[in-house]
Amino acid sequence: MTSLAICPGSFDPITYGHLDIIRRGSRIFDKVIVGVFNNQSKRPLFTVEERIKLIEEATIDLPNVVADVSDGLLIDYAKEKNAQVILRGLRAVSDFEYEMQITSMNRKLDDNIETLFMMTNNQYSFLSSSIVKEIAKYKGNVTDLVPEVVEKALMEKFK
Ligand code: COD
Repeated sequence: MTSLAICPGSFDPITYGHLDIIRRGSRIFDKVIVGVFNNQSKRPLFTVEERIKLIEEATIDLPNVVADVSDGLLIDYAKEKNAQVILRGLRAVSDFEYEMQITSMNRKLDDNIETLFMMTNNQYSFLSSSIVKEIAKYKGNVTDLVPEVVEKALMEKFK
C-alpha cells in the first residue's frame, strides 16, 4: 500500500519552517500532499493560486510532494484522497492547545486517520508566516526565513 500524508495549512506564505516538516515527511511517506485550506481566523495576503504556485516552486526538488487546494473540511479531503496520516508541525507549547483541539475534532469525525506531529527544527521554532509578513511589510530582511521565490513575491506585495 502506498503511504500518503496530507500536510495541511494556510501556507500564507510557505516558510522554511513549513518546508522542514514537508521535507522530513517526504522521506517517511511515499507521497505527501501539501494541502492549502482556509483558516477562518486568518485574512490571507496571498490568493490560493499564488500560495500553490509558491509551494510548487519551493518543493521542486521533492518529486513525491504535490500541492493541492480544498475549501472543505480537512478530514473529508483526507478521506477522499485515501490518506492514512495528517502531518503537522509543532513549534512550542503555545501550538499545543490549538493542535489538540483540531486533532481531537478530526478524530471524532473519523478515527481511521491518524494525526502525526513533528517537532520543528530548533532554528525555525520562532518562525511563522505572520512574522515573515510583518518583517517584509516593514522592508526587513527575510532571506533566512523563506525561499527566494517567496521573498520575491513578498517584495512584490509590499512594494
Ligand atoms: N516549524 C514547524 N512547523 C511549522 C512552522 C515552523 N516554524 N510554522 C508552521 N508550522 C506548521 C504548523 O504547525 C502546521 O502544522 C503547518 O505547519 C501549517 O501551518 P499554517 O500556520 O500555515 O496552517 P494553519 O495552522 O493555519 O492550518 C490550519 C488548517 C488550515 C489546517 C485548519 O484551519 C483546517 O483544518 N481547515 C480546514 C477546515 C477544517 O477542517 N476545519 C475543522 C478543523 S477541526
